[in-house]
Amino acid sequence: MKIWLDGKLVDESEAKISVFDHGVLYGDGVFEGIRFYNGRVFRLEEHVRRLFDSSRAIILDLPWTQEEVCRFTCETVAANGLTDGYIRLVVTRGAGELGLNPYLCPKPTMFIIASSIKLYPDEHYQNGLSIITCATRRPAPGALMPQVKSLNYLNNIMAKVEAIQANALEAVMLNEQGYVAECTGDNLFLIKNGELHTPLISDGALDGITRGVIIELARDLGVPVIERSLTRYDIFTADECFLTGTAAEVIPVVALDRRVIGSGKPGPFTGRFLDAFHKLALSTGTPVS
Ligand code: PXG
Repeated sequence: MKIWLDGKLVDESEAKISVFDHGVLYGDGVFEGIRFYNGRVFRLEEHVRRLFDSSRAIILDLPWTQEEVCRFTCETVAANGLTDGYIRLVVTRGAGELGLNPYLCPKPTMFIIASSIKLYPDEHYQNGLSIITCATRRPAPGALMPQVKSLNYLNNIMAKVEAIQANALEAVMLNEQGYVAECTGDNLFLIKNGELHTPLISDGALDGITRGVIIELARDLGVPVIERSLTRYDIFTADECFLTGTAAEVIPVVALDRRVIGSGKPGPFTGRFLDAFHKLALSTGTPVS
């Protein structure tokens, strides 16, 4: 496997970063997870724009343009001869002194991995997920800005551990006020009376690229979109629930905390969104070469 690292495509065995890199020492950095389908990168420019926004928010100046980062990403996919898979794009503060001061790190480190991805098992797309509410909260915006896709994922990892220990694959994370923010690596949507509901970004959700695509598709499908504060009550009383993310795409949820949602089976709206998403993902995107 070829990895793009600081301007060069190198063999996987040579793709190494310093133990003094602040990405490793402090989780000081940002990342993106991107999919490619049929040799085309899905929503590449949007992912790279979010990466630059995340970097800007943590005062990490990138010495490349967004167009260059798009090009490096495509080159990495092409160099590995892949047509379908997953890209992990990571930028760290770079190597520096011990100590928090980011200004003592002269140069950011960037690497790009293009590989395959392990999705949820197919049965969950057919039958839906049973998820839980976890005790781990989304950090308040004044603690760790939730829109920044940073290398600080311990919060989500602890939430994921709670899910796994409860025999579930995902967990709903609430914010400090008790409103639904999102799941550990997915955004959450509900269908109620033919309308699509999803938490506000300001309630602590990541501004997911897949979330944005679903909102666009809802407009095409004539489904009203309502972004508002949601509680567990709204999930328990919804007609349908589904999650979205680059890895999961669109996946139905049929139970929360062992309480059945709607009919207890993936619903018709979820099916329409899933089909529309697949159609779009397979027919659009930036060609890798
Ligand atoms: N919330 C969180 C906290 C995420 O990390 C999403 C929502 C969905 O956003 P997108 O833009 O993907 O629709 C994410 C995305 C991984 C992995 O390797 C994580 C994500 C995406 C892809 C892979 O764990 N997180």
